[in-house]
Amino acid sequence: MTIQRRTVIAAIAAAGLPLPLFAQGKLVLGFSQVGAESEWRTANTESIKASAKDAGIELKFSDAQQKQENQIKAIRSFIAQKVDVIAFSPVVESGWGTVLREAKAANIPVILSDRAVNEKDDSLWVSFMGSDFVEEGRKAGRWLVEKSKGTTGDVNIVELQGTVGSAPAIDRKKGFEEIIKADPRFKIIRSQTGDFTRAKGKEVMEAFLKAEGKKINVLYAHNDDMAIGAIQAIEEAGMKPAKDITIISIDGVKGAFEAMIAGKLNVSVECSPLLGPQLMQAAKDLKAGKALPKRIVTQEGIFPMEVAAKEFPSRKY
Ligand code: GZL
Repeated sequence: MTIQRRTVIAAIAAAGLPLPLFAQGKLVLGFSQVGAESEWRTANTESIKASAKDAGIELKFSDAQQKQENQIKAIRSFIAQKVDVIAFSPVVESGWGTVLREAKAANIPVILSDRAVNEKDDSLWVSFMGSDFVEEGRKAGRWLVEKSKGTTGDVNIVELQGTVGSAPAIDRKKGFEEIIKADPRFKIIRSQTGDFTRAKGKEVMEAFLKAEGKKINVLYAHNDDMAIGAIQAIEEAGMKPAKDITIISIDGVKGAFEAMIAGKLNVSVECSPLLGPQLMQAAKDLKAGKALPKRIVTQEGIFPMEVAAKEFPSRKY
């Protein structure tokens, strides 16, 4: 412990005030999680909880059930408890300025995990660690362009977007459109949110099929859970997923590999949820007074169905 900290602790103790949590030795991390909406989120939560345990960090974990007001309440509670570090995965990009300024005023550093916020003042967080969602969208678009080489005629695409206003939904759409706009054959004929869940993905795909039916050539889903829900809808409509309708999704969770091995999903762009170890190391570095990079990007690949069976045994989520 640094001399300054010892001096502060002695002064607080002499004043008969309760010691801050860091003075009791154990690093305390407050984490506000989006919810439990998808396989990806479950794996992300497991990674964070297991890594905190391995690192000897006291984790105060809150599940917001995909509601921003619950995340804001949790962050305020962490501030009141004087945790050492706050981390959270913002369910949507906007509306965080006030509570982040409260954390800053309380001298509690904030790490953004998985998703970013669109606040202009980037002094409100020390680091953002997670995937490049725009690049994930580009990878999906490049795969489709490559697959369409040598074909003619329109490629009619329906899109299942993630949670409205969330960084992955905004950026995955942006990256995909950036690639396909080069060829007017690629047309997004329907686009609607499935909120990253299987149930909503199935419901919206049913509506797409009712409206457009056999006109649909491609489904681009912003996550595997919505794609898996849509696969059920496609089969119930008497069509063959991955054959009658090419299906592209993102995350690379176990359910996606199982669907690819069953020949029902064409490709999944990897988005790793295994952020726990990096997050715990960052919290420890902060407590040790080390500076963190402002942006830590997760390195990821892409898995077409042709490699799914070979890759599946080594998948960690
Ligand atoms: C991406 C993450 C997204 C996943 C979804 O990093 O925020 O949220 O792609 C999850 O499966 O619900």
